[in-house]
Amino acid sequence: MITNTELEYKGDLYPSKIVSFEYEVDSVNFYTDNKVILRVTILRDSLLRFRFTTKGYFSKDFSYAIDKSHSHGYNHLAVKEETEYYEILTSKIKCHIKKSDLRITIYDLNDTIILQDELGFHWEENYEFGGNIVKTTKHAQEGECYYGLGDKATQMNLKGKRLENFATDQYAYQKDQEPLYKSVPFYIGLHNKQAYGIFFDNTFRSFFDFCQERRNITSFWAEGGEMNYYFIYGPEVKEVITTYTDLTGKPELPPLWALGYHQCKWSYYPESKVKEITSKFRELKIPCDAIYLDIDYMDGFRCFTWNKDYFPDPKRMVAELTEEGFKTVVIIDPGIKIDPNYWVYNEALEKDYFCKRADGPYMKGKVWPGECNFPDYTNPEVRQWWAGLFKELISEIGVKGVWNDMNEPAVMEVPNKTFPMDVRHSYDGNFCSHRKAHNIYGMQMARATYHGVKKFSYPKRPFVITRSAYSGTQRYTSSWTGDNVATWEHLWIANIQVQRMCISGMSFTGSDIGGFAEQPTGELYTRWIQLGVFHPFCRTHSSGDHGNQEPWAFDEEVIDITRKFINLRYQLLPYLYTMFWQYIEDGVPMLKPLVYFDQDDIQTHYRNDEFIFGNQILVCPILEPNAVGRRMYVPRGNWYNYWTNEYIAGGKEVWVDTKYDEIPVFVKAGAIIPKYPIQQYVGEIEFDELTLDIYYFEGKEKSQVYEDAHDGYDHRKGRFSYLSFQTTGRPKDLIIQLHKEGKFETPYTKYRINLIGLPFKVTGIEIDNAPTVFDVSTFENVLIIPKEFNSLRIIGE
Ligand code: MIG
Repeated sequence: MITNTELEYKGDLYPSKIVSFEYEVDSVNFYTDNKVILRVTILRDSLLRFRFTTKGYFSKDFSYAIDKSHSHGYNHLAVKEETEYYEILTSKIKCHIKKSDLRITIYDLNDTIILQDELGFHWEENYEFGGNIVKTTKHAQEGECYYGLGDKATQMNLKGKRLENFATDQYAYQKDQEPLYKSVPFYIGLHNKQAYGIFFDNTFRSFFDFCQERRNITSFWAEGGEMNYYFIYGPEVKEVITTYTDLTGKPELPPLWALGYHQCKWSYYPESKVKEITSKFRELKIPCDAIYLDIDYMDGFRCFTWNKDYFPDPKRMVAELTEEGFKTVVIIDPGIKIDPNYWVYNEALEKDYFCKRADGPYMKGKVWPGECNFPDYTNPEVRQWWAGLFKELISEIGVKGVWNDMNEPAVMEVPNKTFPMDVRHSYDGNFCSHRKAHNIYGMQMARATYHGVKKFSYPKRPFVITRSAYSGTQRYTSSWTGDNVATWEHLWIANIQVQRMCISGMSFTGSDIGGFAEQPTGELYTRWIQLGVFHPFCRTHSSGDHGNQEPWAFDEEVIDITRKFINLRYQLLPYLYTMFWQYIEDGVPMLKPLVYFDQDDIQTHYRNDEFIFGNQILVCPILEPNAVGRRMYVPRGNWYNYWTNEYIAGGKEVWVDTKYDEIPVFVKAGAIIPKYPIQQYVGEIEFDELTLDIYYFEGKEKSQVYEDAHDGYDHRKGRFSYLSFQTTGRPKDLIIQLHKEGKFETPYTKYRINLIGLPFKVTGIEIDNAPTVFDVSTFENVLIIPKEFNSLRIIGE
């Protein structure tokens, strides 16, 4: 429930006129005669930071979101004074700041308005807590659309909506319910083919209103802190997202197994049950790489302990699971049981690491273990201590990943479901109350967990997953969308949420496949797994209250279809891994909503369902029962139906027939899709061929394949293999050029090439300009050739 609105606040105060300005290196300060100062920092030609104070000076600058290694530097900067305004000019944009009231207008170099203040910055003093409620209002431009903001369970385009950022445990949330688990105060605006972004780096409870309260006004405000936002100019949506992701940071590559299929439930115990589940996967030949232990593996829900009745010898069990190719992931919550016989509690107590109330007592709240205290993860010393707690789990027992839950933080049996607002936090030396620390509590817990898991997994790569997050959390961990429900509407929500997380800098995300609460029908589960295999993170999870949710909990047909789709994911692992690499290198989102793919086509602006998986695969889930197909929009370009290899020209809405064991999937013409053989888990088999599905296109297209050892850090020393392909199709031939970079020698020696959609009959093949021995009569458009080539020409007549 959103309790207040921008206009309900009383007593708004406004900046006064500019009396002087000062220009230092990359920043310009504008002083007014009522203590308001605006500091504009030029970080890049298309990235400006706007920071306001109402005190006459700025407090210490500190942010958990900003990645210290983000790129900055500009090509051009000029600041000049005109009669009515000051102008800041870079090689990409022009920014005017009005002398009379500090209002800001940003133009492109053709004088088109990109973003313009309405009232601009204004504020209201907060009597109860001190400080200000800080607000900004902007004009919406004609036809403007809005995207982003993390995990919001609503339409992709946020126009007409008001949203709230206050991390909240929302069990069985509904469509449009606010707020949810994550706070990502970043949005993308798009109008007149131009995109820009706003990142409001303020961790207090914040609100965004996209033309809901007032028809042509966009506003954002927070209940404390500074008006401090970054403006990112596109003009491409892609540029906005990659710049935002660069600013707030990128993750490291996960181990490849983390991109496999994961099986989870609340809870698998005792050990015999865990083994029964993992054996069944192998028996049914459904690939699976990870098995999760939810809270019941612990002794009385005490973190870093084991229930020895259920798991008498965790080290042996984990080793046996590893033998079968299963990586064990365990849950760790923030609540530490108040128990004088519990070492973690005693250590934290002794070191004074728990959060305290304003007047001194420890913050006490009920969670699964009963009454708990909660570590203050915003204290660097606490984070270091927490990281150290993972030693036994990771180094000795052999656990491979850690799952952080309840870190909004969630507290039971209290009206606001979280800490009281007076709780104190270190905030890395910037002491504050929970009002300011709430939205980053989960992030700092996941950060500490990541450092612990990484430290003890080294030289292997860590895997962490979190429920709560703030901007920048992607540097440390993957995430899931929390406690969804086994309904068709939630399948629709999951599809949008994961796309939205991808364009909000957090690609490594998935939903609980099948729904967490309640029980899916076999059909719903099937439709969900068919979508889930195209999500960066792919895990079935359920509360277990309503029966089983393993692929075999339904009927034979569901088992077969689940296997078929998980097999497909395992075949596509090199494609997924390449997507991930493009994400960590360039900040490119792993899934792209259609508006990202083609922002100039207004048909894409309100689309929710269709998305691009990586760069070249178009996916559209089936979201209704009894479907024999669906209508969908195929974006402009040329495509092949993945199942039938039929060619289709895009830029139109079409009906696509699908059987129960299919959803609409299309491959971009000209693409080269790399595939591994089906394995039951990553690294199960050694293989000598990389499959390349090549989709003919009369024209040019580029494709890439990134590979390395799939774990460890050798790739950072150049031991990776990066293949870039260019296909050139002409009426009578197809040329594939290959350029290889990197020092990693892939274990396979050959490519198995499937030629799809050739408009001609093949009569000859040339490798590096030399003809090869070729038998026209037996050739079926499949070709096996050594992997070392520079150019391949398929000749036809
Ligand atoms: O209060 O650990 O979202 O995935 O299975 C419920 C038990 C606590 C909520 C998580 C869910 C997990 C469950 N947890």
